[in-house]
Amino acid sequence: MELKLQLSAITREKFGCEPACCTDAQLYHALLALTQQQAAARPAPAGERKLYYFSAEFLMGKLLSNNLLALGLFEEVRALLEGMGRSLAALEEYEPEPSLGNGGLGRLAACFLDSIAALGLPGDGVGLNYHYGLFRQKFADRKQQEQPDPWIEPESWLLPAGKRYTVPFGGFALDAVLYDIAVPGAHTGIANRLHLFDVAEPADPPAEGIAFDKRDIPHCLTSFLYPDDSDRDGQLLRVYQQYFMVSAGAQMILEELADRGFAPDTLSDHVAIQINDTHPSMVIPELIRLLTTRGLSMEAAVAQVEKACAYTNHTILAEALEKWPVDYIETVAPQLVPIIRELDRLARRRSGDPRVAILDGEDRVHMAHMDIHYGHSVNGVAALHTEILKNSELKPFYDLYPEKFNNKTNGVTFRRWLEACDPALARWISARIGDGWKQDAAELEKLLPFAEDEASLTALLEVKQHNKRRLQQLLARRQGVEVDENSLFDIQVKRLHEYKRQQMNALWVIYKYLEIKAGRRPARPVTVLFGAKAAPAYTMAKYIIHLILCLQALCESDPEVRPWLRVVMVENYNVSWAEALIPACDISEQISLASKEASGTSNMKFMANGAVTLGTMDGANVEIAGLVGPENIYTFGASSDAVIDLYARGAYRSLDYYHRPAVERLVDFLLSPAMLALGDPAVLSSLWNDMKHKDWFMALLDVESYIEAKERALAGYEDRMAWARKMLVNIARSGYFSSDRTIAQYNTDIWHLS
Ligand code: 26V
Repeated sequence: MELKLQLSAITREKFGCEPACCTDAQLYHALLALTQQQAAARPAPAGERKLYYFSAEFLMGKLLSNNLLALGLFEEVRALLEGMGRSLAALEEYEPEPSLGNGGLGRLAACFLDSIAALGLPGDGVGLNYHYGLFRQKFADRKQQEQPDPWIEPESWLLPAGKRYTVPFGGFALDAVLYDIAVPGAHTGIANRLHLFDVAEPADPPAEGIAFDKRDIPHCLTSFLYPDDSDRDGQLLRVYQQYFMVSAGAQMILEELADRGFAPDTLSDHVAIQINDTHPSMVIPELIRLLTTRGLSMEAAVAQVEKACAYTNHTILAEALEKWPVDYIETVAPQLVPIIRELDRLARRRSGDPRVAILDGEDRVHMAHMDIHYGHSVNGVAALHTEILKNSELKPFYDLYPEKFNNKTNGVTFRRWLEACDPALARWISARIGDGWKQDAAELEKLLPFAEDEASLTALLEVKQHNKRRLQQLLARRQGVEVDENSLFDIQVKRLHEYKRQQMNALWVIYKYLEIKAGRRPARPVTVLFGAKAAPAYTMAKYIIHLILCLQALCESDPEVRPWLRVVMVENYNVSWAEALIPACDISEQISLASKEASGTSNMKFMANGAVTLGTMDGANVEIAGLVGPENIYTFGASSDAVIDLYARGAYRSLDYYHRPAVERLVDFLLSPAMLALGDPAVLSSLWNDMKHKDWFMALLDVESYIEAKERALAGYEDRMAWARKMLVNIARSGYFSSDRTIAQYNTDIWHLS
């Protein structure tokens, strides 16, 4: 049936009227129903082996445009709506955005599902159906407040799958009810699924804030992603969540295996499991347990699981490497304890090195160690990160199992992160090299000859200007702030973490503020945009948000500074904000302390949208620099080798750097009368004190070279044609960072799905 007729059949049935008479909200729901029907009609891809991608986070973003694109309906729907004087963007305002993720790790999982389906591979996601997400961020008194972020509505992408599994906890059992979100593949005609498990009787949202009864497992298990784990109850709840996810997921896998007509002892011939960081690691002992109850010997079960499972490491930060006390597992899933002890015993037979044991001297389970021994692949997420894993963080494991280690540099889906979020740029590209890049992002290289074409460069600058205007309007509408579309847009959006060094960017703002006050104005106004959530219990991160919001107020209230320097922190940064910010960006801030950012993925999105990177040689920035060449990126700062050496020798003294005159005045500005008038003195003094005496992530080490590099970037921006050429080279070379390439490599090297 013609699309138009389908839509009107739906609106007549649902609302008793033709599409033209529907409200935007009604039209949104009609398109949701239409898209869902089409996705449901698609078959799952065929294949001998099926992938299950286990992840605590899936940061899917809004799905209407994305799914219309995947179903090949985007253009038709856009034209249909335009004919009615309506827009897809206006309709999408009615779509709630699930906040089922924290940052890059969760968004990567979403990009991967998109690419797995687009490559026609059989692969489903497995996770949890958190009702109130991570949290919704609000600013009050220039501080972050957390609120529940409900997103589940009576009609949504989430559909009951009609399946449930019983998860056996210590002392009680809980049903895991399955919900599915369809994942249609672009250009393929198939659809995979994201499986989200839920409790049967979920709790209502907390009356105020995000605090709730952490002991009420049966109702609150799926309330929030990463509930506060500063006490034992919170930590236990995390383990309950993890076991619930993997036990239900493992039962589902074995059921599907049986439905396909295969015996349990052939698991690894038919199933591949990717463990996304360590949150799903208990899938290993759980599957071993379930296989032994189905008749396999321990030895056979271990062999099957080891051949099926593979582990991805996403960080070298010690505090993020999970180690759970055996006592917690004894409480949550006592049936796993003998299995984990046996796995530890077998691991000790493989190596006598205590550093690679699963259980340590304090009877804690090192989740990553279990993954490495009992998975067949360990991968890092960018070339530098994988080298650091092999040569330092996981060296004893690399010595033991060199064949297991491999790199899979992250990628992002260009369908969402270019085609859908930057239609003006997509048109500019297609007008020059055709549409082939939409199926194969490597074809973007065909843009390179246009680097010498002035008309194309001018048109590219116009695309950027258009996107800046779009963002300007959104900021006015959503946040009531006015920004100057002719200013340079400098953007840092990512989780708030000291290693990512938003505080160093704040020091630059102070530098520029003082310059302007001293009469040295920049060549053109600069707008510094931030977006970041701080983990609720991460005090220093919250302090840095306070610093940024104070600087925002400071610049705003000073008539001498305001025309030249604005700071804007967007409230509740999420995927939708990213889709508006990234296309509008001139300078992409990727300024982590070298060695600490495993990869980064916004760096790739910015690059593809024609922003120029200002960054350290960290994570995938190293690969970006290699692809675009030194004239098309601004790099600065200590190398990862130098940083690793400083940590190893315990040789960094922030005070030495603080005492440099150019640095001291920036840090001391935190306690200036102007700042103390705006901010909380206790918070500002804590920050000042930390920077001066601790500065664990070495912002003061790099701040001078950062300021110097940023000045070079600002000067470079003034040669508009030369800058447009840099933009073009960045876009043309970004194809390597398509998640289609990443997934093809996972498939060839790890999954072998077809
Ligand atoms: C650890 C923990 C520990 C307890 C509190 C909650 C929590 C949440 C997440 C994690 C794991 C963090 C790992 C992570 O997000 N890594 C990011 O992964 C991206 C995708 O590979 C990568 O681009 C980023 O550089 C990396 O920071």
